[in-house]
Amino acid sequence: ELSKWRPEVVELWEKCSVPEAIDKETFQKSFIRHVNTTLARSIYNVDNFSAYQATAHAVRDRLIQRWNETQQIHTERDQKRVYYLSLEFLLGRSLDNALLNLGLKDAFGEGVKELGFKMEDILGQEVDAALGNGGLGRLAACYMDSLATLCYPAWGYGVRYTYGIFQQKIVDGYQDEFPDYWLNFDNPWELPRVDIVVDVKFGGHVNKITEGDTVRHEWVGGETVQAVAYDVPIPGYGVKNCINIRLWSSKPRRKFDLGKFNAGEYDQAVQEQMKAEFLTAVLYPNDNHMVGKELRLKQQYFWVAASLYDMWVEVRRFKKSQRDWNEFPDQVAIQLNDTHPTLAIVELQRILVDEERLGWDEAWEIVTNTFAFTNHTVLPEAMEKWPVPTMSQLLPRHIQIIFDLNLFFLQKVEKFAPGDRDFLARLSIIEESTPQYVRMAHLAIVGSHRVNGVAKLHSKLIKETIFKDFVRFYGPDKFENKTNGITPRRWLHQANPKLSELISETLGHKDWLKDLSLLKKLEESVNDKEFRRRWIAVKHSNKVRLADYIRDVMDIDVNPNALFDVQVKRIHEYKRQFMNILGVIHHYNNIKSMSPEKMRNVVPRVVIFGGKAAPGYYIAKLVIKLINSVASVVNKDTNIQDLLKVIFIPDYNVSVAEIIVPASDISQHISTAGTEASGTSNMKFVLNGGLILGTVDGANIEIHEEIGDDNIFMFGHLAEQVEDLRYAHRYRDVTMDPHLNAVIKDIESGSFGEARIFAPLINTLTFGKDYYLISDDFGSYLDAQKLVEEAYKNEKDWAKKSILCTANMGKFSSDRAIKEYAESIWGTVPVEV
Ligand code: GPQ
Repeated sequence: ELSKWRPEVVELWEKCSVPEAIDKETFQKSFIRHVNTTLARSIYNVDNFSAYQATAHAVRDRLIQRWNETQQIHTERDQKRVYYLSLEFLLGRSLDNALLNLGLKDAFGEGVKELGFKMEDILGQEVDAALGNGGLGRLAACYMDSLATLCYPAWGYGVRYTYGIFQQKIVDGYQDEFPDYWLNFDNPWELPRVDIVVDVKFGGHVNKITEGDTVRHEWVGGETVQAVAYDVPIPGYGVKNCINIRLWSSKPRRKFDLGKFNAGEYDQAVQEQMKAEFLTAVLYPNDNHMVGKELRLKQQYFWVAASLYDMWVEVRRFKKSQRDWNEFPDQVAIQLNDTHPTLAIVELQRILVDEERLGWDEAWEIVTNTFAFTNHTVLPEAMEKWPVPTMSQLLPRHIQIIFDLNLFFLQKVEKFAPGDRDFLARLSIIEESTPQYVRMAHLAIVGSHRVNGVAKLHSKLIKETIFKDFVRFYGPDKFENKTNGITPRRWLHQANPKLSELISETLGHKDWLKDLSLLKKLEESVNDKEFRRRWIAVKHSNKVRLADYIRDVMDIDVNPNALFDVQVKRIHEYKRQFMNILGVIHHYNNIKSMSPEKMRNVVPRVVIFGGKAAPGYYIAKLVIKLINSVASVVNKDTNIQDLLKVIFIPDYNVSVAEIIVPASDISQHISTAGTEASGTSNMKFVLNGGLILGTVDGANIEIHEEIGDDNIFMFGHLAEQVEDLRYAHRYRDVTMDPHLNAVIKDIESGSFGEARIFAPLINTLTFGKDYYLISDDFGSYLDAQKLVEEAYKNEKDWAKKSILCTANMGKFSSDRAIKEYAESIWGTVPVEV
């Protein structure tokens, strides 16, 4: 009998499977086996990159085991699952993270050393998985780490872009973009699932079929693209759980319509097929900005349709066990990361009504109980809306459903506020312009049972501004706050191993990595001189590491004893890198005017910038040019000694952030009040003992609450003042801050290269009515910078502040955030392997 289930066969399988416990020797065997077989190399031609691949494959083997076991147990237990739908997962590198989470770092480090390699060199070979733009995508990655670590039965769904966020090069001070072809070599961190293929349809038309007194709709015709699954295992820290991110890649259908092409048009037939692959080729490089490209809408539907179908396979399983459809929301919670996956709401309604033949209302009840929606911005230019004609072409049945949903919704609104046409128009899912538009945020709110913002202020603002009318209609309880968080595993333990070690030694445990509130106990050591000395030494060595990096990539020497003043994030007007560089010019001119005597009181400073501008964002790109122009003047000015250096680090990404974050003394989070929904890098810097200089915005406010007045530098106008200030700029004569005016005059005089280059940028302050209120905040910004400088002169007090920062960051762990989501939105419980 050839059965796999005979006991002796099962036993054989178990005996031959990869051993769970892995020590140094087992690793080394596995490493060499992968060098010899997977890579077809030998001791004679194994370089650092091959060593990286072999190590990665040895780790991958273990990940797959855990992945399998986790999926099996989660299926058996049949608990409610969470699906996190995100168009972006900004994972960065995986090897170091996996080694640390699996507890293999030491054994593998020893192992490779004996084989003639340095773990550090091996880790440096990996390219980032950069399938995201910035904060939103990195948040999704941190959340996956916490979901795995806390053992929730959860999956992420995303898109496997062939090209991640572009690579940035600086040429003559300007940003140039280069394609990020990250899959050039094999990617050991994904499992291709060639057997998991979903057909996704576009176009065609809808047939209305009347059967007795019921009407149903059938979506037919159109073109089909195939979605192929690639699974990315995400290991939890210190647990066996390993969850999954399923990324979809588009492929042409294997069989194409032979009749369509005659023999002479073979090359055209191939081209048609290639078009299908193009669907998931590129990540759109915009952050906090909507660009209405049709291909982007296609990506969204493609991903959402494949993901829902895939969940469906699971659901069908429980349908067989005679469960009622109404139980669907007890089995499945779907979190929408921004409005990008909003079509999932419509797709589920379509499946339930058209395919499962449920009644409209019954279906809608299921849909709304399944979905919850996270909003990440209040900026008007970021709000997603799609032209109705485009959607009708691509998704003829979905547009009908949207109009029906809107009709029923507005009927309720009309009952709530009879005769109030304006209220109706403001709430409508359809914007009544020419052409009409579908407002995705409105659709997401109407189709979800919970809506959340990402920091206290932001959640308050969405209720008072963009979603005000919805709060009136639904009542306030539908709207919640879930303050963002970051994973302490990557952002402290991995990025800052020396600080992690010092903390663990001081606390006498590593439990803080799973319960970040335990850091609080570090407060007790703040007056311990020896502890402070070690704390300072760690910061210093991280600054040396960054200085080395800057020398390597830019060939510039910076002094690690200087104050490291950092602003790294996407380049955006609302984030005000422009204000920062204007402040640098002010500071530079100030130093230049000093006597040598006075110069001795100036704290040497290295001002570090980093970040990408969207390729079509002209003003943001000019800000990069200005920073580099100022840098080239300042850095070679010998008159100011070594008191100021300006550095623009090219190609800022997750792995570069891991070097920068631990090295900062002060970092800047200086958005116009009310514009930065949360910010998450602010949390990373403070967790690593870096102080922050910030406006009263986003999560800065809650960080301030936690760490106290003495350990943060806050400045600037408040969110509630912004409207009046803008009004004043628009309709009154507002005189520019005198210091700012002097700086602008300096740029216009050509001190930093041809002045005309920067005219459009300067015009944002004048003709542009200073929409981001740089003039209004400039004075208090300079004052705050002065306070930073004075405080930094006192090394002992600064060290105390730094320690207290880290000690009080417990709240900002993504574990806390995920528990809040699980408890108040998803209703899911952990299932530990
Ligand atoms: N965020 Cl809408 C992005 O990174 N990209 C976007 O397109 C939108 C928001 C950010 C937001 O600007 C930050 O304040 C948040 O901390 C972050 O999302 C995560 O919530």
